[in-house]
Amino acid sequence: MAASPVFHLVSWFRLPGHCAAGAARSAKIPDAVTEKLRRIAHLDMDAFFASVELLRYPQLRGLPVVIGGGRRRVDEIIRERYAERPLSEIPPEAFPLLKDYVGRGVITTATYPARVFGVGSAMGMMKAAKLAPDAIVLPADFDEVRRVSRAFKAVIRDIAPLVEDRGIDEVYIDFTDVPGGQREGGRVLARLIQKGIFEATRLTCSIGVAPNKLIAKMASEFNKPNGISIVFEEDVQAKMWPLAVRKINGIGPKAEARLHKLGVQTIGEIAAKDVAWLVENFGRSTGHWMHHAAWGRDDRPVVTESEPVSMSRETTFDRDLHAVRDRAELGAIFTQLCEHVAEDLRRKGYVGKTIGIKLRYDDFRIATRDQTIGHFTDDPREIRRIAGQCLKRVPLDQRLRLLGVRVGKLARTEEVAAIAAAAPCVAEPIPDLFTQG
Ligand code: DCP
Ligand code: MG
Repeated sequence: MAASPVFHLVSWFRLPGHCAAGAARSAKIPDAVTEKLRRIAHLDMDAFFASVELLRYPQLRGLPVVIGGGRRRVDEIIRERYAERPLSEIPPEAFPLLKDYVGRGVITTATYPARVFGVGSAMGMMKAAKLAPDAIVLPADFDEVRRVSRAFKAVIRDIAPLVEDRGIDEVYIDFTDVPGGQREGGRVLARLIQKGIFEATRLTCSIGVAPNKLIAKMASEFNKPNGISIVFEEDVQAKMWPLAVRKINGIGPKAEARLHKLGVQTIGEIAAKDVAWLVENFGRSTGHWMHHAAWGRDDRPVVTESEPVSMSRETTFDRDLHAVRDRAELGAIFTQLCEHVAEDLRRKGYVGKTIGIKLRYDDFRIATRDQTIGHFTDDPREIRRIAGQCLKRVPLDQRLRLLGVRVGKLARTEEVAAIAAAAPCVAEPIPDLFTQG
């Protein structure tokens, strides 16, 4: 949970029911034209992985489509069958349907027409099939998703340079000093960015512009898909307080459950609580953070150039595997995961020092182990060897559902190479890190 130790105190001394921020600002600043408001945008692509597939298969637009399922490209079969036609002319009836899906995969995302049926990210495919049997299923194309991700971010950086990368389909953008960033509260610049992204990728996104990241993140969801939402300080109560506590980025399922147990459902109800009450129930740091968050206070800067912390690959097996009885199969998957992580590292130009594994047992318990070595690596064999040592440190008498491999403590390959060339090699001790998930 990202607690912010210092908060802007300007114009935030308000009691529930008051709405003084706007008035205070105009009273304080005679020439409002010269005063720049802090305007932070959060941009999130709409149904991202699914929208990327629809670029390839535009004939599926408007239909319920879910992304998920097997590791194999299920659409390869259709492509072979219709090899003589362009992809866009394969009839929609030819695509696989959710009702015919057998397996244990989960949905990665769903198009908006599919969401009408109540299906969405992280739902089991078999459960989703009951809700939307006729939805079309396509596998995710990660290479294509990454390519489009880079493309839409490049469009944004061209228009507004202060961009914080928050993952495959979302960024924060500091609008404050960008031309158009103040006009209509940021709406003019938001529209320009939406248009630029659409022209470059044919994809839509949603943007929230607000006084800070916390509110912007919420606001980008207000008018999804293809929407813009502008929030000023003085709107916080009206727009944030009726929302469920979970809408605060940082309140996860555990904190939500605890809040519900304490009779708190909405953000407004958190705001109405004393800080002391929140501290008593959630601890000092979280309690204070929750109080500030509920009042819409957040002064975290937009951080450009965010570097990845780790890279990982994981897979859920088609059937639960046993470490001894399915040794060969498990070993092959394990090696492949290590090779994939190594490929990811090499493609993106990173090397790492900490190699870790993650297991999910058939009872859904998770175990993780990691080990830090004395040098940086992107070598699949070395990653496999260290990950294998980690595997020896977890109980393996129970069936496994999932296996994952992670490389952390990353550095840029070129930087490490430059340092190695400039300095003689110094041996480091090898600490054994042990983490239980
Ligand atoms: N994703 C995933 N696993 C999840 C959730 C999401 O792999 N449990 C992937 C697929 C999504 C992408 O990340 O397309 C972006 O996630 P979002 O939460 O932004 O969801 P979408 O972009 O799909 O939809 P929305 O329009 O609600 O943003
Ligand atoms: Mg999205």
